[in-house]
Amino acid sequence: MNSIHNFPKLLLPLLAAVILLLAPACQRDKQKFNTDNLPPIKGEVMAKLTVAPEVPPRIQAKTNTKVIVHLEIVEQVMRLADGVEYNFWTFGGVVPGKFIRVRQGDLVEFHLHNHPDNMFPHNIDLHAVTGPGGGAEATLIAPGKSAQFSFRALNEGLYVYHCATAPVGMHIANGMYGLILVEPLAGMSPVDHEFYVMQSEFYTSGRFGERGLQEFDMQKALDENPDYVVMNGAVGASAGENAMQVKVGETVRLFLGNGGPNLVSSFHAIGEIFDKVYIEGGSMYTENVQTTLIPAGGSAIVEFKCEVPGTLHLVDHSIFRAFNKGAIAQIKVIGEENHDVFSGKEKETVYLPEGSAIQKVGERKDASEEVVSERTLEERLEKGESLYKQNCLACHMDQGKGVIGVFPPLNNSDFLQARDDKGFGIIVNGLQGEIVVNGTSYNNIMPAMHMSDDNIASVMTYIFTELNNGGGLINAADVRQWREKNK
Ligand code: HEC
Ligand SMILES: [Cu+2]
Repeated sequence: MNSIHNFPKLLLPLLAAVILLLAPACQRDKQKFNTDNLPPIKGEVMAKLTVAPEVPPRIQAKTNTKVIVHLEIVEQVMRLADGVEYNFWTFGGVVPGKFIRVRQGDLVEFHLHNHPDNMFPHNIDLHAVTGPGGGAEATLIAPGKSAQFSFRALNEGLYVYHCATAPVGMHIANGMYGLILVEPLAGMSPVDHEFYVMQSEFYTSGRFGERGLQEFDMQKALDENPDYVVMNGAVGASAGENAMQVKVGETVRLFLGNGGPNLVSSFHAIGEIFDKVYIEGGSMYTENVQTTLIPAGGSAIVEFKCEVPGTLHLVDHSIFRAFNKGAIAQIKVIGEENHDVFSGKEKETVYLPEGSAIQKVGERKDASEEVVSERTLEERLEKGESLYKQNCLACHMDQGKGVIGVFPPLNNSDFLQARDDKGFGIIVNGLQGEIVVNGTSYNNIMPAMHMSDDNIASVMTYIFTELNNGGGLINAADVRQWREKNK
């Protein structure tokens, strides 16, 4: 007999009650305000707003205060990627907009300013507001005007704010969003670092990486097909030299937002597990999470401890967005290795399964290849294009445009044109170390490609002829000769 059936009937409801009492352990102590009897407001402070990835300091006041916020809307051309500019519409001159931090119960006196040099009317809808349009109607202003309204921060949580002027999608797509944190009354637990990271998309007239000033493309926005998906407003804004920095053993809290306007983010940190995730920026948390969803116009708070050194990549795990559209931010963790937690590569050995004919690594020799003497230009171009798509396109992109700073262009490449091996050496041996192509430097690794002489001849004929490198038929014999000389 099942033991629960032996349980005295009376005890069962008691047990249920205990479980119910234990359940809110995964929730902060919540305080709901009685709006007929709100806590008193004492004094006033000028809000300190910060630029991502910085977060304003923790709130020290013991009582609720009046928090005065001044936010200026500025339309200005800024960098979207290296060599790519965009006319951003901003809250505070930056994308994402400046971070605002208040506390539950505070009275927020909000001043919105539309800079006189701007072209368009704007407003603000703060998701932290209880009231019509989140403040949008109260703040709609033309360039050269200011608007003021006040609201009581009734609910704790991490909230998105954005412009809500028609066409709303376009104002958001141009960069008009940011985050406002309403800290719980009791404050948040202390951590060593707090950072602000916000994802969003850009829809540009040119494709990803296409140089020059890019215009907003309404059709791509309607199709929800962005050219850029970025963290903190631009490709690499919080990566590389601008990466966030922490030390081994330190705790980190990320205030994450998604400005959209269209996509949902599958937020993930490569090389870290979130110890806690405050789901959708609310009061409830869950633990031990790999990837958390952040809706468009939504948020999340994640916390973790950095146990080992290295670089954490913060990505949208819809992974083409990360590696091909810009959605990467980085946290550099500096300090001593801990080999009990992570060993690093312990060894690398040759892997040769026994008894298989696998010794010939790479492409199988095409039986026809031995006899095919040579091909015509047309044949090489046709074969070359398909070989390019199979073997090169993933990195060097459509039409050999490349990815600025990551994969060099093969289209009209001064670097390729200046080599006397026609690029054979690069395909056969791979390439690494710093190179400069058309004025941009690259320091990355291209793997060796294992292609037959015939196929190298075709793909290079295609690259020289169709991708504007001077043209000309390359024969398999040319590749063979080069191999002989460079044995
Ligand atoms: C896995 C990604 C990857 C693939 C696939 C790849 N490359 Fe590369 N390629 C690179 C990288 C990265 C560099 C720059 C290396 C450096 O920084 O030193 C490069 C450099 C080059 C260069 C010299 C730089 C320039 O722009 O002229 C040539 C030529 C080139 N690749 C040709 C090819 C061809 C042809 C193929 C297909 C057969 C190919 N690559 C496939 C990543 C790749
Ligand atoms: Cu606007």
